[in-house]
Amino acid sequence: MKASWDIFCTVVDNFGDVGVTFRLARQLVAEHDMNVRLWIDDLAAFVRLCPGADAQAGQQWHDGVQVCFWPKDWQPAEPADVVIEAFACHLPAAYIEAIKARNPRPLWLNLEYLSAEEWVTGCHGLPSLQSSGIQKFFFFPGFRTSTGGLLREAGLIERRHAFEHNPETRQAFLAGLGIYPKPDARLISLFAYEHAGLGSWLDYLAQEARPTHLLVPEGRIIGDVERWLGVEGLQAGAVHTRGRLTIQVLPFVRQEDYDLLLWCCTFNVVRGEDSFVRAQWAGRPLIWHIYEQDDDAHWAKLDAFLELYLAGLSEDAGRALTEVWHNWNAGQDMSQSWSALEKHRDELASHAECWCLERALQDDLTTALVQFHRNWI
Ligand code: TRH
Repeated sequence: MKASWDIFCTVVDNFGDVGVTFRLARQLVAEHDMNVRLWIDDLAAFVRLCPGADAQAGQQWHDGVQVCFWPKDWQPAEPADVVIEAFACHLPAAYIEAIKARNPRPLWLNLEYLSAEEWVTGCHGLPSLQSSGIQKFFFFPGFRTSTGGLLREAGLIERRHAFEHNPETRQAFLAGLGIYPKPDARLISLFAYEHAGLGSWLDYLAQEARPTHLLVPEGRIIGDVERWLGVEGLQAGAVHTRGRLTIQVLPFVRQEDYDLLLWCCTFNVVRGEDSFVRAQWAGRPLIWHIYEQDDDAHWAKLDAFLELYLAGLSEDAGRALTEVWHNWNAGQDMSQSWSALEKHRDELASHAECWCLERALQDDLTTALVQFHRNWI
């Protein structure tokens, strides 16, 4: 039977909250034939991910998902069979009352942030009784087998492999974005938060023997790039060369195209949660610029991921990668650690592909959610 799903998303900042929920909603429709409403409290963020969307619309349809504006002044709505509050956002009180009143009772889930920490395995899928008298379940994405897994569309890895075997498609995609790298240049993408040490990395790339073409989607790192270049007002389309380094600013592209961009590069710098996962599906070495938390909790998350990710890498390569990730996230000088990492380029590349293929053996997050609901009924 076709179940209905309500997914609630509060945009805290940036694009991760809406990025994850829209991806999940689309997959529920496309691969599991569900009826999905996605409630978003800030459509401006949504419009960036989904060009063609209307920032003012109360309701709109995209890829079969009914995207609804979640107003502060909540208007009554009949709850769906499955209710997901993403990242502990607070459901409207009247909606919780409606969950209580509905027969049959909906499955109420809190979709948590992604973490590789071990404690997640003990908490994944646990219920908690709410003051309303209803049970809410905690659903944890993760990298370990006893978690909810990662968002991954069916056939994603196969599509990437086909793309990699077709240089014309790759070239046409890049040309569509106005990217014409030198034949011997390596492509790196840079989607990151502010980074005080960025200049040292750019200095290094500019003096290397091999040319680098750095692709920078418009966003929070642009200020640091401007300072290094000594220019102001960088916008999508801007291309500047210093030494062996060409920097090109890109427009924000739709989620599917961001995947292709990651696939075109030999190394990706990513951030937050969703781009971090996409870079892993890209099977390329990466730097994760983790989202900073007030209590410094992000360091434990970063190291928990590294502990899993380093398994299978030589000790030297693992140490070099750890140093690069730590320096990047601490905003420190990058030149020494990056040059040490370069020595392990080939090993890191094959490791990234193995990591991707191993993670892809696990059920994807959407399938796990659908299964969780089936088992619960
Ligand atoms: O944007 P992020 O930093 O988002 C988040 C939020 O800040 C959130 O509050 C926080 O909790 C979380 O990080 C950890 O990073 P993220 O998660 O990678 O989201 C970016 C989204 O934007 C992702 O879905 C990919 C998408 N994207 C595009 O669709 N096109 C683009 O051109 C680019 C650069 C990204």
